[in-house]
Amino acid sequence: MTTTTEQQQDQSAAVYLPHPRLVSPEGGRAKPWVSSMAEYEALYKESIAEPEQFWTRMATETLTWDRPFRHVTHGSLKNGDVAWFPDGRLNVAYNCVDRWALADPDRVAFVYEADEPGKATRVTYKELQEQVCSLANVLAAFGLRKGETVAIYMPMIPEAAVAMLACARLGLVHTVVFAGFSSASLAERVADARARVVITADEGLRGGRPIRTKAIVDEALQSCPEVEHVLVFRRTGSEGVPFSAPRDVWWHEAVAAQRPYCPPVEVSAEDPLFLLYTSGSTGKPKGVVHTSGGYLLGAALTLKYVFDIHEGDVFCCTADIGWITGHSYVVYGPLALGATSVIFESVPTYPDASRYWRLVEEHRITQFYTAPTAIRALRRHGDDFVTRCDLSSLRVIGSVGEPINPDAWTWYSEVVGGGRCAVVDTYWQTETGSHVITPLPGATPAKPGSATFPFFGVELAILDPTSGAELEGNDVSGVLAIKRPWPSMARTIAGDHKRFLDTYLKPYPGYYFAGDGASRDADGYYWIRGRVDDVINVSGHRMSTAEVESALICHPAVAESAVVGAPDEVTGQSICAFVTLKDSYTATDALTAELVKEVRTRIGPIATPKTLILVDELPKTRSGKIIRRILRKVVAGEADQLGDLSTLSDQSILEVLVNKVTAAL
Ligand code: 6R9
Repeated sequence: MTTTTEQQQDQSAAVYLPHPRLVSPEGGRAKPWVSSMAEYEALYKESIAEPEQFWTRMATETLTWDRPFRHVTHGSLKNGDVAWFPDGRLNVAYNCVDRWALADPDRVAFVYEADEPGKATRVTYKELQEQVCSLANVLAAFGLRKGETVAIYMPMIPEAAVAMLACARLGLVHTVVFAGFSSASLAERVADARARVVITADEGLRGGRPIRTKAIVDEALQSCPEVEHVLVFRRTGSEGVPFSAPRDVWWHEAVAAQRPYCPPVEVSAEDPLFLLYTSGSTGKPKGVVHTSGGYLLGAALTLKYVFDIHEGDVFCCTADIGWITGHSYVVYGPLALGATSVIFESVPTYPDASRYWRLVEEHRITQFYTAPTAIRALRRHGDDFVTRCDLSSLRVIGSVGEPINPDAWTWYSEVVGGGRCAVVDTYWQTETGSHVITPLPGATPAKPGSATFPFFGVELAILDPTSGAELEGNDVSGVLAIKRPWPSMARTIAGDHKRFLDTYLKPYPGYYFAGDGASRDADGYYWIRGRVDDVINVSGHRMSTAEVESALICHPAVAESAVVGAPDEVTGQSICAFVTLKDSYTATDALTAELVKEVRTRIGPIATPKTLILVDELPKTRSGKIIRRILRKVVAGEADQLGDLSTLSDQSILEVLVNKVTAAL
């Protein structure tokens, strides 16, 4: 099998120029915001050479401020005290909702494509304003005040966005937990965030299957006694959903009792807007903190330029609201621009592999944003599912979450885009808040597999991983770093600023360390090579190996475990776990299955190991440290390239290991 990395290394691949249909549109459509490389370069140069001027203009044009800022930036990466527009004040919900509800009340904010096909509904900006206000009044009636945290555990329905915006209206901090996480993962996040209120739904529905959302919340809350209220939206209305008043309150009853207007609470640009938990290289997830001003500006600006959003466009991002992509590109970015955003509740293969493309056809979607894993999976179903739909409304199609291999890129461009769309491969992270490396559709000549060039204000560096020296010039490889603060960067980790510094700012002082390997090719294009830490990327979702290992060790049979990422044709990487058993246990298929289930129930289905191998011994150094590098090589089929094995205490275990892996994979 050819790995993604090998395919990417073929940099002689074709260059795709922006399609003339995008650069010089016909039929009275507006020109792209940036329509040549010269224009991109001029703006980029200004953003780096004159940052105060550039960001003042952008922040003033894009957002409405209650009190205009006089200072643009504060602090440095070296000190970890970054702030943007620190004396400016605004309200995020006002910016996302009221501005448009006042000017153009009937404009559609959300198209909601429910799980059941053919049941789409629309929410106008005026309706959204009323819903957000009523819900904000419910939260205020719970006694919640500015700065407190609310946890949101909901399916992909407009009410999830309403919940986020109601928090923002009051200056509350939300933490959305992906509704595929287990009760234990939810409990850990609710407790870490010190949330007193949880907003959820009775059930979810995905691909026709109900998900017992509220029951999972109840399990989680057994270990979170500090939660006072659970607000429950009725999604399916099924009988038998657990409900215990007075702690539990039905959403529809509570909002009906409230006035549908609530004045927005003015906050500082630097007040936190949300926490979002993401996996790091230790077992404990980190609550990444994003602010109100800088984050919103980053989400709005990147969406505008990277997807070239104009009035009347219908933007669809298929990411779940539980991930950063859903935050920035389903909710905050589109609404801050007054655009129409599609909320997709279902799965791409329900009722068949045409679901996305029917969605594009039915809603005349102009920009579509999804992940390489979905692209690869749908491609396997064949072109017919795509070509039978009318996709002529599309102009820009995006990819996010992991490196996209050039053949998947080309299929996306040719078959989905019909050769008439720009493909934008956007590189960014939970911590960066918005795109940091990305093409611009009317300007950048694309190379399939490369995220191309930095977004405005992002100054990149490639560092030698060992010495930390910056590698100048082109044709270099190393670790990716960013040299100066940008508005939407995370400011801290909730309750643990030291961990923030240690993870991102201390490894290479003066730089933000992204955790990814990267190269800059001979033409200056950036190519992301994947994580250089103990993070696995499964279908675009970040999992820490330590988190999976901690789940395995909870099972009484497990003595030790080591988890690595294995290359996977559809999901990018898959989780491969090696386990040694305690003496009193014997290796059986049933036990293997039980261990897989242990991880699934402890973390959630996304963490399910695809392969679990019971071994007698793990490769270790003489001092007893597990050498994961060896396991990674073996599962990648590179057992002949193990490199220096002098630290391995017992070389005889290698052959057994290789045989077991070969049999299992
Ligand atoms: C937005 C998001 C971040 C990690 C990141 C990197 C990988 C994301 C990518 C990409 C190559 C791209 N990643 N986009 N790698 N090309 N276009 O995915 O955030 O869940 O925090 O993951 O995903 O490894 O470091 P998050």
